[in-house]
Amino acid sequence: MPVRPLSEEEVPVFSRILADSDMDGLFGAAVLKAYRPDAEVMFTHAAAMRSGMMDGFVDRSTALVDLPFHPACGWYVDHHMTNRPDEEAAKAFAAAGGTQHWEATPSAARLAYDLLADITQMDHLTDMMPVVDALDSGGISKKEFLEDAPLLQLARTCTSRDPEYMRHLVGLLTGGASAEVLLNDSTVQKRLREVVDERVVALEHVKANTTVVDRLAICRFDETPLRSNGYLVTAWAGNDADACCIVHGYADGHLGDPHRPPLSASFYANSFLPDGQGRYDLSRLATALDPTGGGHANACGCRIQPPGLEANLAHWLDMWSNRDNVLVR
Ligand SMILES: [Mn+2]
Repeated sequence: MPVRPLSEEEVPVFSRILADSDMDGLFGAAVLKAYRPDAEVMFTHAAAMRSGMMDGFVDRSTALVDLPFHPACGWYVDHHMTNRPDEEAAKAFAAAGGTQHWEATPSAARLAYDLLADITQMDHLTDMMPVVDALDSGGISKKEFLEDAPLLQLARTCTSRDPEYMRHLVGLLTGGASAEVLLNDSTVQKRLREVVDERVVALEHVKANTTVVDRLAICRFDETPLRSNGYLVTAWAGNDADACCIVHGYADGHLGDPHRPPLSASFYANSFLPDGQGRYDLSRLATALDPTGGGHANACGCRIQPPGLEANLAHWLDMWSNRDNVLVR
């Protein structure tokens, strides 16, 4: 369904923007801030939201974008399947004065962009929006992935580990920066060089630490500071895997420590295969053991639950081996 653009009267009043710390959250925040330049921007991530860590920053003057639903916020803008408030929660939220926009758009930023399209000057963002959409919805081709264009690199510089850098990026975008200006900023350039080097190291790590079991590529990034998105693993696995499970974080990690996050798993469909997306609802894996897990059917995650990683992996592999009954959409 096409998103109907809002009029000025329909936009809730907000003075704080709380966004996810990825490319989608960045552009979602940039769109909302283009509409309301004096709003404060804060970056967080789904697990921190779901754990209640951000509760003190969420009230009716807060707009949430690309994050799990929070009933205390004023404006909820999102597109994650598992985040959609059910009818009862949506009704209670509206009755309490909240405004909800949930649509299955390719990115939450796209939803914000379409909602504010008639009343906001954001031409400088328009050219970058297709990349934001593609990155967030598995729309990157293998060729594009391998070419690793600067905007794909930019996406990898986005991190919850460095909120100050995220605010720097949103500041540039709020100042009207085009892709060219953004990518030529000296701070950004330094980060781009870092992530290009990191990808080389991460790929070596993928090659040495990935096992394909029954067409599920299980990649172990845990107990290392390295990270990877799903594309790196599914590109490596090629035709041998329909999905991947990336384990990351530390057994002694904490949600409150961005440099030592807790042990977690991310699941991604192999979007490089012709029918790679849409066959299985991987969010059932992400929510099977962790009630705070979730995301999209094709990209989601959760935290490792007691008794521990091996038991969690065994449970998911069991579900996966029954995928045509348990995960099929
Ligand atoms: Mn998103």
